[in-house]
Amino acid sequence: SYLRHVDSRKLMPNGAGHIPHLKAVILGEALASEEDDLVLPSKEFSDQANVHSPEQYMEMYKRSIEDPDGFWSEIASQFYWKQKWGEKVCDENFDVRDGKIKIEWFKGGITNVCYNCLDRNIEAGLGDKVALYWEGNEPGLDGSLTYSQLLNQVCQVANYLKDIGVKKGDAVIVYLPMINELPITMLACARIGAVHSVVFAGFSAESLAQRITDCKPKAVITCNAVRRGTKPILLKDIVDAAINDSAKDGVSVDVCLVYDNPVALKREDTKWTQGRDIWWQDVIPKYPSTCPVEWVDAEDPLFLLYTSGSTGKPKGVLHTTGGYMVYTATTFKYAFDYKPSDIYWCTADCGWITGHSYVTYGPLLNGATVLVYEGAPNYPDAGRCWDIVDKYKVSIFYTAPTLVRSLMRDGEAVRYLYALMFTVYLCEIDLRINAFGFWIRYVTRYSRKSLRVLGSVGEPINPSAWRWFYNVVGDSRCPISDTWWQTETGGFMITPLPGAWAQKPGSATFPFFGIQPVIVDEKGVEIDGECSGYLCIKKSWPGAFRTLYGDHERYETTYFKPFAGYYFSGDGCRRDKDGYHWLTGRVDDVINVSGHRIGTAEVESALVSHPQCAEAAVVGVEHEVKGQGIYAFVTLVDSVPYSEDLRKDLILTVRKQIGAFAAPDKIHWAPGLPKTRSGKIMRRILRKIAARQLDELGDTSTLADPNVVKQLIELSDS
Ligand code: 6R9
Repeated sequence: SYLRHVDSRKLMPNGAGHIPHLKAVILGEALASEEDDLVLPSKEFSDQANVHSPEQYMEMYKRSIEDPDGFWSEIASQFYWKQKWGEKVCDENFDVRDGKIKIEWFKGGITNVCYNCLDRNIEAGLGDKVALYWEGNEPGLDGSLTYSQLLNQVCQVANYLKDIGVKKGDAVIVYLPMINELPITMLACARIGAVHSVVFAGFSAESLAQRITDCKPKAVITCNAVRRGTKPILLKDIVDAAINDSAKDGVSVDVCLVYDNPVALKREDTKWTQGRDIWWQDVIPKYPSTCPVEWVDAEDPLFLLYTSGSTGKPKGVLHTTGGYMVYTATTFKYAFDYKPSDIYWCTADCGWITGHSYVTYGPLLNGATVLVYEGAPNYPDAGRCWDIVDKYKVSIFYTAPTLVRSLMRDGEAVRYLYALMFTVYLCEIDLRINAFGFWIRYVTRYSRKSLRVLGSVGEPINPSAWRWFYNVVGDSRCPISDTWWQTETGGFMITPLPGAWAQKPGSATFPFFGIQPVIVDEKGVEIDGECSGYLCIKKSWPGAFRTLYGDHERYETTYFKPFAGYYFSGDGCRRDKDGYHWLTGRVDDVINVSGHRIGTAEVESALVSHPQCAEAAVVGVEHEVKGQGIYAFVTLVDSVPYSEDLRKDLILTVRKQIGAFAAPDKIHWAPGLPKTRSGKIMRRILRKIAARQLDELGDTSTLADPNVVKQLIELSDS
């Protein structure tokens, strides 16, 4: 049915250039009818693109749906397989009504992802090509590794891990900032068949402990400290606290490998546990720089990555080897129109799925040059990203809407200031002020000529941010790949192919090869044509996750039971008259703050762990920069008075238990919460109160105590 949508749309003639009126769009200002504005790639871009026309996309897409085995096995054959897969390319049961959910791709195939990222590319002559550029937080601090150098370092770490007893299938927790050692460690694990579980180094000790307890790692790999912006973060202290915590649950960590980062903290100031802790620099260089590969089955696990769901406990999303390898490599190549001469920069941290699939595996599998940036994107000022783009001649820049919006806001502030200064200049008061004005034009003071393709991920990108990204950052010549996907999907699902499609600002456009998105109604019935509903996927794809670690039942319940026969994404989606997809955000109790997924239940359970908090209900609320902010309704235990100190303490509790990125933006004191007679909190009402849409509260008659709502509104501004 999807093919019909695409066929029926009136395809714009390719290479017609930009729609003239778009050129007239003033910075960031929304147009009257967002949906009908098409932005076409230039003829020059399309002519050189990997997929250069809608017709070519259609042909490839059709084949991927009608003959998935042929389509994917042809692509998979470009990789190295010690032994080819068995009879079936894909073996799946995607329908809970037919029994246990099972997804297998290339089963029986024997390969290794690290070998395919490094050794295979070196054999193909890329040994001296830069694999990783590293740019430190402090301008001027940088480094690079060629493919051969990277392989040597990966082998040293792999040999060390083997030496301390890490074997195929063992878990290793990685809690590192964005330094080259992070992808190096991931690849070293992959080389020996160990399962890495990277934990974003912004997570608190308690969150880290929870993950250690769940996957019982053979080792934890970290760094003593890191500087992001001006702030030093003492990672080793957090790891110490986490290891102590998980010891209370009976899970002990025998080895903690610590990378010494002297820029952030001196060795002698780092707290140390003799016998357990060991400095990276003291041991790793001693190991041989070659290491035989552990050949694994395509369905052997590659990594575990914990993500938030709508209930309290984070879910260990498990990805396996063969399908993930083929899928991340292919999506990277097409969605970014990758060419061997590209310099690629993705601003995501390897602690999230984007850093797994599109900092590490996807690009390296393609033999790409990847930039790893340690610092904050606005340090020392909001021009840092474009400074880095110019320094390394970055051609593909992939980031999140929240960063686009915050840089846009800084840029806008500068526009006003600049206008003011221009007035001053006209008055001939001080010419130097005008020169200063030029300096603070964060984007335009840099050339950005090397940019070719832009990318967005993590949350829906609003059309005005899209236009700013396109017109200002990309000088109206770089297509934007707005890639919709998830930790669970492993790789891009709905994404523009930059040379093929006319784009609509804010729409993720069309499905990637092999992906069949469907929109279903509440009953799980597919809706055709122009419609809105729940976004589901029919049939598996190579990069799909295979289970939730240790809880296959939760995997089925969360993703395959809500709409039998489909994978349920948890997102809402609208399809317009031309078949373009518009993601509308999560429909479950997950909030997306600056592109980070946070379960409302996780924040609630952190809040109620505070001795003075009796009950909490958390909802998402629109936020100018972060996309969504966290809004918490809190009921205190009897007779405890509201106070500013308590408010701060509650926020601190969440920071400590989850991480700073999950801190509530607002605490709303609630003498009571709106509940149905059966005791269920009516979040619909809370969302309206949080958004100050008080005339849209809807039916409150089913509430056990309708007075509660009145009280909450009265306390709104306290
Ligand atoms: C890759 C990643 C997944 C959730 C997903 C959706 C949102 C991601 C998006 C997008 C609209 C996009 N999301 N990309 N929404 N347009 N281009 O972010 O994975 O951390 O698991 O988050 O993010 O709501 O369901 P993850």
